[in-house]
Amino acid sequence: MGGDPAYTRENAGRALGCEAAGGKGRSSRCVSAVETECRVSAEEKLSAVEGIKAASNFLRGTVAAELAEDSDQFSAESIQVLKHHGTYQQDNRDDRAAARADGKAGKQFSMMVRSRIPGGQLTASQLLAELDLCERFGGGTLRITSRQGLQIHGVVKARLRDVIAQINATGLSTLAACGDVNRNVMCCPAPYQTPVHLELQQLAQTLAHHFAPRTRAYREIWLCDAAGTPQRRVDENQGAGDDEPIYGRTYLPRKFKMGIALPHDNCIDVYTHDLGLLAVIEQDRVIGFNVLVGGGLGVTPSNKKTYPALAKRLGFVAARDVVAVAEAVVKVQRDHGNREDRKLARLKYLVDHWGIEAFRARVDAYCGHRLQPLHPAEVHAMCDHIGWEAQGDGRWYYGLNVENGRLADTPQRQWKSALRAICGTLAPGLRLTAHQSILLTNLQERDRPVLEEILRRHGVPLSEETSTVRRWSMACVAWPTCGLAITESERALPGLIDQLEAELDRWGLARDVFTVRMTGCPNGCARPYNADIGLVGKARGRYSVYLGGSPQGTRLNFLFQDLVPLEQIVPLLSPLFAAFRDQRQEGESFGDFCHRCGRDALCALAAPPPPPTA
Ligand code: SRM
Ligand code: SF4
Repeated sequence: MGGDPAYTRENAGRALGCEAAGGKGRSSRCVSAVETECRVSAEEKLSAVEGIKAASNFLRGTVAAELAEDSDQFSAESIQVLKHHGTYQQDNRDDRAAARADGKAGKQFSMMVRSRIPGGQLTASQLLAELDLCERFGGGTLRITSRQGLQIHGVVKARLRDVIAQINATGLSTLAACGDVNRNVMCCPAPYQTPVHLELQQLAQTLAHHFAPRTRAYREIWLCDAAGTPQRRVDENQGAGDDEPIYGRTYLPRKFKMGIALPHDNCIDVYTHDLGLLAVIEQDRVIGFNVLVGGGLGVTPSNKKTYPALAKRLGFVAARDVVAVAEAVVKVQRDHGNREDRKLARLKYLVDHWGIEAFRARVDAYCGHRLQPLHPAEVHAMCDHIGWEAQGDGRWYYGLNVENGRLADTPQRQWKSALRAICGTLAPGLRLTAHQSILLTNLQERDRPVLEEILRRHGVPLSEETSTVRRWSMACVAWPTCGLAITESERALPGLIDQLEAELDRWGLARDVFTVRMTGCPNGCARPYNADIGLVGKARGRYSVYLGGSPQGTRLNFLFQDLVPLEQIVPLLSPLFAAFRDQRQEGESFGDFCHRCGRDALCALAAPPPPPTA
């Protein structure tokens, strides 16, 4: 049972029919989840979530029964199961405070529904459907996420089935958008019509399909009528059966993330993924990938064993073998990842615990052949794909910077209406970026004035009119919907960027490219730990300021100052901008400069001048 304190690896093994725990054994070398469950000491306690997954019968649990109940919330077990279906139970924390102020107790629950969109590739009709759904059943806004997905917040339980069913009816899915499985596969979204870009986008779809859970539970719960007849279009992988050949019945120890990047364009932050695939290109063809493992940014300050990590370089795989190697990496994590302590369950801890050589040996064994030595290809640039760009087939795309990914209609800016008008008039293709923005693709030269007129009419700033610092900034959702938020983020960053714009202008740095990323807690959802400037919510209204990352995403930053009040962040940085302007070396970004100087020198620069001596 979920949360049962008596749930151990021993009885997990028994439930799975394993010899060491009283079941039937197998003679082959240990590569299955079942066998590994049995090898581990019976005394070890699995986390409560492991019990919930095991008892859920392939992610069914009691979700269907609870959906039929006249209650506004799910049980604790179902909340965990539902994550694998792409939905989180939340409450609006602004409303909580307002209710308390009115002397009322309790929370008003609603669901966040996340769509998994491999490579960020969707159609105009899919976006329009999500916009309709957020208005009819959600809080009225749609959120582009930092992993090229879409989120609708504020869906009440009674409407959850409608929303998930209708998302599926458009051909999108929420299955595995969250939970202990492979999440949305990220890939450079640029719609260049080159063999390389087309091949990488195709690989994102292949990986997403290959690692999608096979359970029939998703189809039964959301897409079928009472007689079990599908009422909606069903992806052929959803509901293929209850055998989970890749995951096993307890799925992975923790969330798992994959991303595909190019050496000259690391727009998806490949080093922050559990499994990163860096394309190796020769003569305009992808010959294979450098495989990177063990990236992950979440950190829990109270647990000193946790830390953000960039992925380590594992080896090279030829393009034809990449899915097999990805599967081997996932299975190594499945069988050897930490299932006792969820804080230490991401792949990065396993890679660091074993060391990269031992990890590689294990992947080789699971794969049945050896990874080749790394190719020298390495990330050396990144592009945010914002503005007008030729696609290479006579058509154009326009990268529209969406501030923090929030598509809302306000009196000043009507993002949703503008996108509705663009989709209705120009029927573009769409791609979501890893910077929470959107690319409008397949446009003709003649569409340009039409598009720009629509944006202006709706008060939406053209990308060319957006400052460099705003364009390269990103914030996570945080308040009011994220239950883990300590500080504001999405609602705080725009004001901070206003101040930064003025300050950078003052120092003549307005055109310099560097990343500013804010999160409302240390979990790292806007990837702050490899940004030039990372701002991480630490206590109410106060942020840890990190400096020294790189725009290419290849270096972790360092803690510069802790617990800085929001209003003091720009004054703190101002002397550093002045020093950067005067002392920077050729080609150095602000992050490079901070990295070269180091924390002590920067502290000396930032310190107020000593008081005059008498
Ligand atoms: Fe995240 C948990 C939002 C990308 C690391 N993340 C959450 C939850 C679900 C809070 C919760 O567990 O209750 C947030 C929901 C807030 C809300 O109201 O919507 C949340 N994460 C997001 C999104 C929407 C941020 C955004 O503003 O775009 C991103 C959704 C991406 C998607 O479409 O799948 C999002 N989260 C990330 C990233 C960035 C990335 O993957 O590129 C990270 C850092 C990379 C990583 O995974 O290490 C990230 N989220 C976390 C963590 C820390 C995980 C860890 O290893 O410790 C948590 C907390 C957890 O899992 O326990 C978390
Ligand atoms: Fe919530 Fe923290 Fe993620 Fe921001 S970083 S969305 S506050 S979990």
